[in-house]
Amino acid sequence: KPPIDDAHSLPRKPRIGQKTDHTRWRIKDDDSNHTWHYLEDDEAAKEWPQSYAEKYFLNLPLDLPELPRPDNPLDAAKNGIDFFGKLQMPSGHWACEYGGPMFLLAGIVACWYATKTPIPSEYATEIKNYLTARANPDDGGWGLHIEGESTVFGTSLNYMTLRLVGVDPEEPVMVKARGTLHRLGGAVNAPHWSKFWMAVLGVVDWKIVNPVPPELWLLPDWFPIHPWKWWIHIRQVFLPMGYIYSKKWTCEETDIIRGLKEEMFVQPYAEIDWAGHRNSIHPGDNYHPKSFIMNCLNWLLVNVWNAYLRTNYIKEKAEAWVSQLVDMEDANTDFADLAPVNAPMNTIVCYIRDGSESYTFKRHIERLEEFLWVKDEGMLCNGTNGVQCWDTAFFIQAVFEAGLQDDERYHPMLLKSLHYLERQQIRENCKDQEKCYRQTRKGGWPFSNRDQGYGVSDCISEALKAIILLQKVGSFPQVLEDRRIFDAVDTLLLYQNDNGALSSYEARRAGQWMEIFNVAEVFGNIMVEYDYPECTTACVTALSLFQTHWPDYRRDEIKNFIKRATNWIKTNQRIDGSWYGSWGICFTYATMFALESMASIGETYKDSYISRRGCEFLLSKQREDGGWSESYKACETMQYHEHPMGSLVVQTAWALIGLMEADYPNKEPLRKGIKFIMGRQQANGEWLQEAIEGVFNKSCMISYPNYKFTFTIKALGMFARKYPEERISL
Ligand code: LAN
Repeated sequence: KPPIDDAHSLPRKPRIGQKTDHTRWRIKDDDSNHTWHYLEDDEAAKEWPQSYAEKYFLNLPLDLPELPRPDNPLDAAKNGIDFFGKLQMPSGHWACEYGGPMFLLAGIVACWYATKTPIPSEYATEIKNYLTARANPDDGGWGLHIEGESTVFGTSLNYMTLRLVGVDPEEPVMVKARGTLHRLGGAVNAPHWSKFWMAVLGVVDWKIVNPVPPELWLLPDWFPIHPWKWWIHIRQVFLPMGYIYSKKWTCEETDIIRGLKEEMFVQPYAEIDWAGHRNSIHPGDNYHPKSFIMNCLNWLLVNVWNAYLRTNYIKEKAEAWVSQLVDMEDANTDFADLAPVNAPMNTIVCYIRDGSESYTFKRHIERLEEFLWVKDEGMLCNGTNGVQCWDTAFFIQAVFEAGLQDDERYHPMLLKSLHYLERQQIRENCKDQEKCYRQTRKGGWPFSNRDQGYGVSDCISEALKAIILLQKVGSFPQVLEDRRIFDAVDTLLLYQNDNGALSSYEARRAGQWMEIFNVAEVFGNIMVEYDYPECTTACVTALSLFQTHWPDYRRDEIKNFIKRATNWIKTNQRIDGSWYGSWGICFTYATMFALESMASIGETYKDSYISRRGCEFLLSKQREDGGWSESYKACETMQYHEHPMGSLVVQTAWALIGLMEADYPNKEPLRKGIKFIMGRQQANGEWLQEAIEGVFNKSCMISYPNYKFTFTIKALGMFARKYPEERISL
């Protein structure tokens, strides 16, 4: 029987073992809502054998035979497809770990703890294993993301997480992490979001948390800083945060929380001047220092507004409206929510408001499971509820690039993925979309799956391309009638900004000046939507492909859209010929997309100055061994940086795709790059994980493990189609 923690009637402290039996973990794939399950029972485990995908994610032996050694790129691509095809999930998509950020798991665990949700022992064990494996080897702390240096943000949140799942404060991992936390000045130096979670748990006083006034939502819509104009991720986080802040809600105190109060600070707890530390932050955490105006505003909010002016009437009105907007977000996503930051916060709102027995709270708790992922290192929290539509669309396109779509071997796999994407198209707009400030979404595709239900400009584009290829170029049945393709196009056309560029979830609603009100400290460029070359180019290539098959549908609008978008892409090129990427690392990623979009309007190396400069940029970064090697440092510094690991397969594939899209005429550099990719392929067709591939908000890295399959296969396939006779022996 698990021990009972004093202040709670529920069994709180899970047993923590050394490790769980990895052969007992399974993923339930409920049309791509995935949850991991630990099968204690031998019979159950036998009846539900582990799939290749599960074994692969857990790094268990797959016992696959060696494939015939390829002597040309097409055979290498086929070996890659054979391997990756085995990882297709039952519902037809590809899944994977989507880790990297080190501030997400804490929100989920804090939410479980604050709401007295029991934490299963196997979760506790694997969370401990993951965080132990990912503690920085030199100082035992954690950073903003897995490759980052220790910060107060990462260290305070993950220290707390370990304690909440039941790890003893005297364990070596805790002692070392605590040393680092103290060296960085203790938890008073944490950034806003960490202070928020500590306040919810009662580890700090709410006075240390900078204001999150829900009253902002009562401002009239025309008001320049009204939150409806913010980037969706910020507005959906500040929404529930505002509710909880307004209530100053704190969970029941327990021994563990009393312990944290002793352990996380360098000062004696009773002497801490909470209000005085509202703006304390360690320099290493302060990526975006708060503006002077924001600091003044915070001062006024605390000392004037909250102290004298905020009446109960306003408070209640603001809470009621925010609570309604939280409900609308929950209804629009069936409680899946946008991402793992707002999901645990919405859960707490429902817990405070509706109680522990309510449907809203219980449904949230169920859906939080979908953010968790298990791998050989342990249990982590993914950046979203998955990568389903995005990676599936890229893989389909890669098979087409290789011209292998009609190969019988791949037909069932592709058909399944077509049906999958068909089911994931968003079919309805949000109810009362204007009221909850949502953009039209009907016909779009999300990054993850339909339940999450947020269309993204480039996710719509990539899925649309994959479907057009399957239905129009390949010999697959038409499962989406034309009307549904038109719905996607109609929605996509609404995303363009006034300057021709495209953003991510919505068209831009306010200017960059809104960063004056960025209070998160750890991220840059989060307050509004920006123009992204990747998103812009994806829409251009999708609409170009669409027009070749339906030349008459909204012809002039689409032509105009493409013209304005490509003009913007041209102006966004940097002096060295590159484009700066915001979602992948970094110049190589964006330059690949940009060259592809230039090619889609007929501008390639031989006749376009833009395309030629892009190619020259890429060529200037090719290394001796034929590969490319850009590091995440490039995203932070906005300068090209090489990765200390040397050439990397994903970077190499991106650069080669860019060059081949631009129809770069000289075979040799391409051949060298292809040889490098083939040289890194394993005998069973796979490639091994190398450096992290993705990024967001300039400072936070995130893994895209499937890129090492989708883009390598695409590059090999493109080369094979360009030079069908070419042999490359290793
Ligand atoms: C993602 C993942 C996918 C990504 C692409 C489709 C690749 C991109 O081209 C557009 C933006 C998008 C959809 C995107 C936006 C921000 C996300 C959702 C993430 C990087 C994954 C995690 C991140 C989210 C913001 C994490 C939570 C953190 C907060 C600051 C709220």
